Amino acid sequence: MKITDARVVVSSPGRNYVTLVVETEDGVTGIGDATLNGRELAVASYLRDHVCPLLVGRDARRIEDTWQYLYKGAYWRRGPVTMTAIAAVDVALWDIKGKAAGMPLYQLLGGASREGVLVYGHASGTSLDGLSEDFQRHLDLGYRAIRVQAAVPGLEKTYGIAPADGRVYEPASGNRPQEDTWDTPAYLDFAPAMIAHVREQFGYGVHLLHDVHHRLTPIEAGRLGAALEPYRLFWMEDPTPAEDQSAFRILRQHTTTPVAVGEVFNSIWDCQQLITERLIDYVRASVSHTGGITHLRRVFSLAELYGVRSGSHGAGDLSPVAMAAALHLDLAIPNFGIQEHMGHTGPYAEVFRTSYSFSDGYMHPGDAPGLGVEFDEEAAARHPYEPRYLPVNRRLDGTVHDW
Ligand code: KDG
Ligand code: MG
Repeated sequence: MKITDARVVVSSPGRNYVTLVVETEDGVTGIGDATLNGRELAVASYLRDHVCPLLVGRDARRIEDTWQYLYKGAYWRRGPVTMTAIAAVDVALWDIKGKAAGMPLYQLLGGASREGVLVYGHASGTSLDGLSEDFQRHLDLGYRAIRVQAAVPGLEKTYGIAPADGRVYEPASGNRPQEDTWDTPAYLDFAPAMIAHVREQFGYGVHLLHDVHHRLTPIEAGRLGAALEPYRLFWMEDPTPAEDQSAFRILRQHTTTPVAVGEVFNSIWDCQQLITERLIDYVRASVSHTGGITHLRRVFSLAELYGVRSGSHGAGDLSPVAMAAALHLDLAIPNFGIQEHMGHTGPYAEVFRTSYSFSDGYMHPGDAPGLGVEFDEEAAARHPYEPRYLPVNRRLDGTVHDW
């Protein structure tokens, strides 16, 4: 089953998505998500200029060999651009294999280990009352697990807070990133009060999650985790910058609040110490940024040995192709924890037709062969790329801060 064409489509149906399309001589086509938020064109070029020409003529059935060829063969390993490009190829080949077999991808991964995939939605507010309203809206939609974020009083902007109309909170398009402000003492005073407010109002019957976006030092994160213990969080996400794995030892000494890390991971080497020293409870890596299904499955298998569960990243800047791939993997692996479900907005459904479903707090990837996502290239062409960046975060004195 030779690959006859591989091409990259960059489109913006609501936000930017990079999609790889792989065609075979048998007429079976596969798709993969190659979106790297704010650096989309770098991955598009890596694929177009260096990977697509190598794919033509290869056997689409040889997924593992192609993965090794692109990873080891390039000499330059890891990194978000490389691993997102490899992920897109890998997912497209799994899609082709599923379609050729006439089976949904999760069947090729060993079949369903559960009936549905527990997902969490995002509730946020510019005030505690606004957060409560959005939280109630999520409960009404059927979510059983909800991430809570609210604007820190006194700060002009807080990342992760949706405008009143819905779920999108990324800045508008433009050639430069927006700049946000940050003040750790104000945040550390506010965050426990925010979580207490939600528990007081809504009780303990729903899972609560909170994202720190890598903004604390290990000892600050330990203090926050300890303060949050009475509110029994499902997890505290990305408490400190993720590249410093040994820092999590300090955090672990100070709190029993579960810790989730991983949306910036690209490979198993980014979490080897975190997993083998049991410094985290959930790996939040994504299919798109961590080398595809082939590699992320390896990460989750390592995690399984150490009692660490999955909690994959599922933000709106990962395309519906990535969401579908994540759901197939979530359904199949033994150590699944939870899946983020931020959803997509804008005219994305003109471009991506999905088979996955949400009901009563759980999602299912559907039973269409392969990923179960159809990609409409003509519709994609109607929504051209728009430059758009994640915000830069500065402390009150102007210093660029972690995030
Ligand atoms: O591209 C980065 C976003 O996906 C990220 O900032 C969103 O933190 C996020 C999350 O948990 O979804
Ligand atoms: Mg996050």
